[in-house]
Order: sequence, then structure tokens, then C-alpha cells
Amino acid sequence: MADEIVFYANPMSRARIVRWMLEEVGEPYRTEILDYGTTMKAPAYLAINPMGKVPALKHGDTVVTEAAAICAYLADAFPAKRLAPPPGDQMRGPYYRWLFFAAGPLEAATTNKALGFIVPPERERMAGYGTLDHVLDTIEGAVSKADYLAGNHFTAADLYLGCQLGWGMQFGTIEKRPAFERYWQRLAKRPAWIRASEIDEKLVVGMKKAE
Ligand SMILES: N[C@@H](CCC(=O)N[C@@H](CS)C(=O)NCC(=O)O)C(=O)O
Repeated sequence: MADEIVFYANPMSRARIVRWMLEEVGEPYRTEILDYGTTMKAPAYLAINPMGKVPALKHGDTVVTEAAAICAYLADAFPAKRLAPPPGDQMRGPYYRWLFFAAGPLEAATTNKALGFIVPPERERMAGYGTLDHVLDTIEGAVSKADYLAGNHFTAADLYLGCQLGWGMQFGTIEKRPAFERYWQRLAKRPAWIRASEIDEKLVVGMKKAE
């Protein structure tokens, strides 16, 4: 029997990234919804993620936290879905590069922008992302030259970086550049994204009704 996949989530969180990934993978999974401040900080869940944050994933006895790590893990655990270039493939390099670039520099730069934190120009060298503009110019170069970040088809790197771009543009932390919009519109047509969004939207409606 296949190992059970348990998805720890809240529909109003970065867990939506992982829901999308799980829908791309297409294996059965069980969702445990955690509430901010209560079940998310309870000992049972802190044993899964001591940060008390979602998302997290349990696959058999393996626990993974961090949305980008979960996406990478699932892509490797289910290689037949071709969501990551296999080890040894030349595209594995760009795949790692963009996944880590989105989880590190892009995430930090957009969070700091949302919080109103500006790196003093003389300290840009020590900030891993330098400036948000530089990060965005770099991504714009990548998404303008090809449809996907790592080879000629969609991978978990597109899924993860795409979510950051899509939400960044929606929430105003990332400017709407035409290349970003074209890239995100291409990704947002994927049936797995549409399915995942519908599931999470329904959960949000249910939570609001229960309030
Ligand atoms: N670096 C983590 C961030 C996870 C995170 O910050 N999740 C937020 C929701 S988007 C959360 O669970 N916050 C609850 C809290 O900190 O109490 C990841 O990428 O998975």
C-alpha cells in the first residue's frame, strides 16, 4: 500500500502553493486544516513543525516543512509526473536555481517591501537580494526568454516562483510587468491550479460561515 500523504494547511496561507503541487502530482492526500493561533501552535502540530506555521507535509514517516522544500520533495517522490528535471539532467541546475531564488531572495525582498523595510543603499551588498528591482529584473530576463524556467515544460520551480509572482502582483508587492503577467496567465490556466484554488476557496467560504 502506498504511504499516506497528510497535508497540514490553512486555505488562507502559503499552503495554497502545496495544494497546487499536490493537485499536479495527483496522488490521494488527506488535508488537516489548522487554525491560526490555536491548533497551529498546539503541541501535536509543533511536533510536525516547531515553527507552528503551515504548510507542512507528512509522507509515510517523512515530514517536510517549507513550501519550496515540499514542492521539491513531491516532485522527486513522484518522478513520473515530470515536475522536476531528473538528477543528471542539464536542466536540474536552472531548476534548483529558480526554486531557491524564489524561496530566498524573491520572498525576502517582497516581504521586506510589504513591511516597508528599505535596505540602505550602502548595505545592499550584504542583503542576499540586493534590491527588489534587481531581483525582478533577473526574473523578468528568465521568464521573457522561455515559457518555463527549467527546460521546455512546467516544473515545480515554475509553480513555486509563479505563486510568488502571481500573489505579489495581486497584493501589490510586485509591479505588474507585462512579462510577469504573461507568465502567470500561462501558469494559472493549468487545471491543477484551477482545481486547487476551487478547493481552497470553498474551504475559506466554509470557515467564514462558521465564524
Ligand atoms: N517559510 C515558510 C513560511 C510559512 C508561513 O509563514 N506560513 C504562515 C502563513 S502564510 C503561517 O503559518 N503563519 C502562522 C504563524 O506564524 O503563526 C514556508 O515557505 O512554508
